[in-house]
Amino acid sequence: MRIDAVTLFPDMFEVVRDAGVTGRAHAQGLWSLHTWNPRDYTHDVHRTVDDRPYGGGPGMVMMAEPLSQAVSAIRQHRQHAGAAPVPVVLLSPVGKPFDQAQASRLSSIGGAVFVCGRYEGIDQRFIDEHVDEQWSLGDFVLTGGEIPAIAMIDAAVRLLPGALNHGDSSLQDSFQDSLSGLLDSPHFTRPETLSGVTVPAVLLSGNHANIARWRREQSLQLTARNRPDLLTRARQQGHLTPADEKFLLTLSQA
Ligand code: 9D3
Repeated sequence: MRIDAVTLFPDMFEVVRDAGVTGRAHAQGLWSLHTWNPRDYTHDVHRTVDDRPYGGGPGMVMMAEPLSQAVSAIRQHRQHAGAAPVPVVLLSPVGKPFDQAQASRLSSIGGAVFVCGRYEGIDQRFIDEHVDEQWSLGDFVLTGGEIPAIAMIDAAVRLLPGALNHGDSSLQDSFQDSLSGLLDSPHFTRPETLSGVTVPAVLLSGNHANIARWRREQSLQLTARNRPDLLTRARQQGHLTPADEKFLLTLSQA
């Protein structure tokens, strides 16, 4: 997988390239990252990338020209490298919410060109000409698109075959995330007693049917409390059994 990112802050991407699972996958050659600074595609002495908004209003707007030049350079470079044609993705608060299905798609199509905005916005003519898709990380205001791009890269890279060392855990995750559609159950490890608090006895019982039922009920309870929207979807998609429904009826509404 090859990722290209257009950004005024290329240093921010060091963390996903160098640390943890994504860093190891990068060192293994499972993916590559190329950053492109729009300032390098300016022609004035001040290397200007922003200007005041037509029609007035607060803040500054990213100029189309340096972004267009950067995207054109990327297209050339990718073509020369024989890289797969991939979408140009703009990270934007007005984009569609990013989800696991999109992460999975990114990892399977060979990557993306991410365009990270700064300031109040980007000249719409650049978006209309060059951007294929717009994605948001959620309904909160950040200072730019870099952190969302890094989050999306992280989500896609961990799904690459060989990125997670423990064989089937990404399969298990995708079952949890997209098939059952419920939140994960709590986890415990040694010691058995920590500051007087013991691990739930069922997890020490060795009874795997009871353990599976307990985890399922923990997932159902947590999803009902924190993400009723996911519970509704799981029900509509037929992922809840009669035993699940019976357990949900026992939960207090508090
Ligand atoms: C009131 C106008 N603001 C929109 C809420 C302007 C604005 C604020 C912050 C425009 C861009 C930004 C920078 N944010 C992103 O580029 C961004 C983002 C985000 O802020 N939240 C969640 N997902 C994303 S993806 C890109």
